[in-house]
Amino acid sequence: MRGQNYSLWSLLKHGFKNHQTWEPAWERVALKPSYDVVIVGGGGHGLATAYYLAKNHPQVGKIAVLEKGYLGGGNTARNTTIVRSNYLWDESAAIYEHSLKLWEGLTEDLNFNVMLSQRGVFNLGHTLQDMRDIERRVNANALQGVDAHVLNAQEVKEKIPQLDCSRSRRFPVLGASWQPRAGVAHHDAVARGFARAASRLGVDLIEGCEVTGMDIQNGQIRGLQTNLGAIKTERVGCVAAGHSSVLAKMAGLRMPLESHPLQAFVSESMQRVIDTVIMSNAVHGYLSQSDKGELVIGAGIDSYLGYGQRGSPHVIEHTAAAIIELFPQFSRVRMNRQWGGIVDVTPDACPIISKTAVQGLFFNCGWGTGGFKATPGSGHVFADMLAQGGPGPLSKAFSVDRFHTGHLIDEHGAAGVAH
Ligand code: FAD
Ligand code: PYC
Repeated sequence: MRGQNYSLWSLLKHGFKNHQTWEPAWERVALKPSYDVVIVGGGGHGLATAYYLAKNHPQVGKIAVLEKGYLGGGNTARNTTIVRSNYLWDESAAIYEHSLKLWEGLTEDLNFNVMLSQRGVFNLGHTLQDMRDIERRVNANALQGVDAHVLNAQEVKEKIPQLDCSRSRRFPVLGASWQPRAGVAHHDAVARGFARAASRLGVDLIEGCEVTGMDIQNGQIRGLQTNLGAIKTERVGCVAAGHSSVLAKMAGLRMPLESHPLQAFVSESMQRVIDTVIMSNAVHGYLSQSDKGELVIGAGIDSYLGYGQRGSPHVIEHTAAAIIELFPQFSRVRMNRQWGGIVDVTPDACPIISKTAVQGLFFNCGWGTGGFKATPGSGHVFADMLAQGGPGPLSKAFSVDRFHTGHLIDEHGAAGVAH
């Protein structure tokens, strides 16, 4: 009680002072002329990389994160925050499960509430083949140590009473996979938590700093050009999501990536009606309900390529139709806001965590429509890669070389709705 009074008092006091005496969450610093390691991209993945690098590998020296906009303002700010690890193949289940375990301890580790809510995720099955695919994935998950269950239609109805499970629907619900430890987390909180923790470990976080060129000599990265001036560095990690191929081009590299818009929207706020996350690949839509009471809704990528963070109206119409197919009662709910992000999609729907033909230049990209859940895990393994100069056990399968060797890890089924 005393704490609450104190908070209210300090809120009023600081409010009247225009927040001027508030301690900033991270330090604003000027760009230095050289760094030991530079991370390009201040989204969740870039910030997590910086944090784990500074925390676990302090010997690497001075680290900077360069962000062309504001920290966490890219896809990290634009996603629908689903966190789960129920992927099909061992390599991807391992990295997403590693990430989920980090999520589970993240609030404590960062001393910042990332608002992980393990409310479970359902992937609905509507055909016999859907159910066979679900059973295959759940069996694989059992072998991988990932919590997952197959539910029949009655069990789904008991857990989600609002879902229309009648057999007369065009897409009747035959069952679902259910991962109870999955759920949602807060997009801004995780970016800010990592930013604050990285800054406290001495990482320079530079906002409004766009990388515009790379200085490469004799196959080794020597520096970067930015809108704030040139800097020298011999180790660079690019973590730029939808703009990764733009950065690769600066180094004369071609990444197997396509950049697509991916949209989402939220409804007006209402009483809590949905206490879990529901996804349907076949009907092609997904939803959850935010803590503010908004329905958070999404579906698939816009099929054309582009960098406009918007998306086209027919995708909104299709998504709304899918949600109404599953929940006819939501047809009268008004939609409040819509937005888009630019996702970097690989041919096998799996990320690229890799060194490149340029010495000292590394890429962590291709998370496409599913990288929010990977934020801590991706940052953790990429930090190891930047420190050690090569892959570790969890990242080695995600080398860009797999597109030459043919060792693809096809996760289109688990990426599901969005791809
Ligand atoms: P970003 O947050 O995009 O960060 C990359 C940063 O790089 C940006 O801030 C950008 O400004 C910066 N940058 C780019 N170029 C330069 C440059 N030249 N110089 C300096 N900085 C640069 N994933 C899930 O797991 N669950 C979901 O429910 C989910 N839903 C989604 C819904 C939508 C609508 C969208 C768009 C995505 C969704 N995703 C989801 C995917 C997820 O958002 C991304 O995979 C993840 O956030 C990528 O994080 P990031 O840090 O790599 O990218
Ligand atoms: O990867 O779970 C996911 C997801 C859902 C919506 C977008 N991505």
